[in-house]
Amino acid sequence: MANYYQPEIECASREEIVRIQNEKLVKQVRHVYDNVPYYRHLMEEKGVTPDDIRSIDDIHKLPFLTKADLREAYPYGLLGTDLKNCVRIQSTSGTTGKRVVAFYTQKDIDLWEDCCARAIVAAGGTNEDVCQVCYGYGLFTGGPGLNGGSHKVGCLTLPMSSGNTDRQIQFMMDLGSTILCCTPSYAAFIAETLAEKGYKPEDNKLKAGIFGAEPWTEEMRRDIEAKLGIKAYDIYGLTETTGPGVSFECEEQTGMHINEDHFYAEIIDPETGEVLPEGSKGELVFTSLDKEGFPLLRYRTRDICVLSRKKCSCGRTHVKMSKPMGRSDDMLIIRGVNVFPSQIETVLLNEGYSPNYQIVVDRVNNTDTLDVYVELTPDQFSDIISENQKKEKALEGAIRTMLGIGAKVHLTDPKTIARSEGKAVRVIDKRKLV
Ligand code: DLL
Repeated sequence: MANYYQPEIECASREEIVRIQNEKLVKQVRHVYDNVPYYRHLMEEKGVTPDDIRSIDDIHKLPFLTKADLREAYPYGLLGTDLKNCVRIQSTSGTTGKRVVAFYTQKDIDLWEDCCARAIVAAGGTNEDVCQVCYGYGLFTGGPGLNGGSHKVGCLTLPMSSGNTDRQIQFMMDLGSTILCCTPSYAAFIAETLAEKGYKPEDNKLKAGIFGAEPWTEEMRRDIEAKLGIKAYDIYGLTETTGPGVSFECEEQTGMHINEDHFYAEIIDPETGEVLPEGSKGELVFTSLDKEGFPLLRYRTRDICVLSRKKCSCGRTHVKMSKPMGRSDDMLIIRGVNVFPSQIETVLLNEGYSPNYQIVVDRVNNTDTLDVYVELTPDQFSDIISENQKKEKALEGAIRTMLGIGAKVHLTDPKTIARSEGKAVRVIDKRKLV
């Protein structure tokens, strides 16, 4: 049976949602125009004034914002209110260029935590749950966001942060954690460590996991669900728009409901910027309808996905987004072929391998090379070289079928690929270093 945190809005009629969006957008555009000179300038360049924005149908008239704008306006250029009204910053884990720094008023934090609370309740959370949050705390939004949501639901919250897996397991077992929040790669690692310590899925009290912040496949979901004995829910978000909780999965597990009363979503053609109809695959663009500290309008996420308004059995009416299918900017182009790391992950899990892998792309003699390192589990491990070679060949065939290009597969000994406590590093593209 479906449970909601804020049923009146999560299950509101389409007309009601559109009414709220119209009202909020008109107000937000006026506010940004009057208070954010950087964006006013972009609007002037496009010849748009707040008077041109009368409803959500006019949103396409507004200019886009990109990560490049965020870098240019760093740190205070996109602030939507006086600094004295802001109470917190959060930041991305970006390793190239300047980090994204987002600002929050107390109201922004309150609404953000409501969004995370909606996700926790959708995963079955109540005030009887013990919610173990092992996303990173600090500048990263994962820990603070889910922590706040967990408090709102009234769960007993374990603010573990990431890492120290032995301690995670000790608390999980001793305190009887029922909900686990972390990246899917860390969930897989916790599951593996539990098994190594001799625990079976039924030995833990977990019932649900809320996993996001990085791409993961359906195969990985099934793997984690079986190993931990839970139902695994996806959660999506980005620092620029608050953090986790922009969208979340319900029990149907067929896409993530976007909190449409706070974020208006569009899908555009990443090449031309043209808005695409529902059901098209393209780049996700978000407008924050009521953020005060960092009110981004038409922010290009670079995440490629599809929106769907198909009726959901959970009763929520908010539009659903598919799992991001890759990014328009980090999609790999190998020998002219577009390759998403998730395609390789799908092959590995379908063929019975673990989700511990690394993709290395390089360029040798002007030709791209693609190497996939896949870790064997102790049962798969064999000393017989010819057997391993046979398995490598079979996997190379499966990858070629999926991608249309060849890859060199290297099966490695158990525990040789570095584990991640946060977002996993799946791809090493050495070509970028040149
Ligand atoms: O990763 C916020 C977050 C924390 C989401 C905890 C979910 C759970 P950033 O570090 O700014 O914020 O990274 C945002 O991560 O544009 C996507 O490319 C990717 N991402 C986030 N959630 C998912 C997901 C946080 N569920 C970027 N599936 C986004 C796939 C995701 N990719």
